[in-house]
Amino acid sequence: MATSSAQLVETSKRLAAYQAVKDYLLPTYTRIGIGSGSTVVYVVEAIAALGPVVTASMTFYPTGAQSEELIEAAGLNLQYINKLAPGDQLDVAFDGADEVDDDLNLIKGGGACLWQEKIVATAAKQFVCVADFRKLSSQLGTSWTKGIPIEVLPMAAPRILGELKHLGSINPKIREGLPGKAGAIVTDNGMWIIDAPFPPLASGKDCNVDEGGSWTVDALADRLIKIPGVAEIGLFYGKNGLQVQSGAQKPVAAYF
Ligand code: ABF
Repeated sequence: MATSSAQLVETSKRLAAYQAVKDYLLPTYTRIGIGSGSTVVYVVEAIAALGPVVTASMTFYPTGAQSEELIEAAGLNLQYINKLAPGDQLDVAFDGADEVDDDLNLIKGGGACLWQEKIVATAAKQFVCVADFRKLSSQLGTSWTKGIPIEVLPMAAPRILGELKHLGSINPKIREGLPGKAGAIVTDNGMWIIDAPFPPLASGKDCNVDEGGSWTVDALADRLIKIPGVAEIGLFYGKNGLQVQSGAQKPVAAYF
């Protein structure tokens, strides 16, 4: 019987997840971040398969309601990131992505959990991106064309939409709920999401957008995060380090 493309994708997610756990979850680790999305389901499956002798000494920190449920359902120890003492770090965090470029810059937030995902990622010494083969592209914005997810304060949304258009976003939109559910979706943090499509982003810092060129990942991320009312952006990149110096926002490895 022929393998369908959906089966290929699931196989790819599962293989990537098991390999990432094998390579990056050392038995000595005690604090582990668990991200969101369908690929992370396999990460938790792979961790649970190690058995309680290995996992009993580990505590798992979720990035939202979905990963909280996953951790609990797998019988793993759950703890929240606000319980991490100041200065303490997670040993490693695993999470998915919507798109990954050759320099391991990421677009995240298709699942609307990006704010907590970035907090957990930057609290970790190592951040491992686990994704299937469809996610890799040479420039962000090529395969994930829905736009960069941006978590915003609802009252600021109209002004932010205007500013995004001014910066060159093509038809940015407030993300609506599922069919049959009217209105904006509300995140775990009581915020809205704006999806802001931009022309494909070059990697790196050298940006010539003022001369009619395109944004780079770093330059656009620096600009977007400064818009009043923006809580967090779904660009994860390593070069400028955003707010956090000690954490790992950029993946140390990506699996496809
Ligand atoms: C999270 O889940 C998000 O940042 C990203 O939007 C999404 C990826 O989901 P999936 O693994 O289902 O493709 O990681």
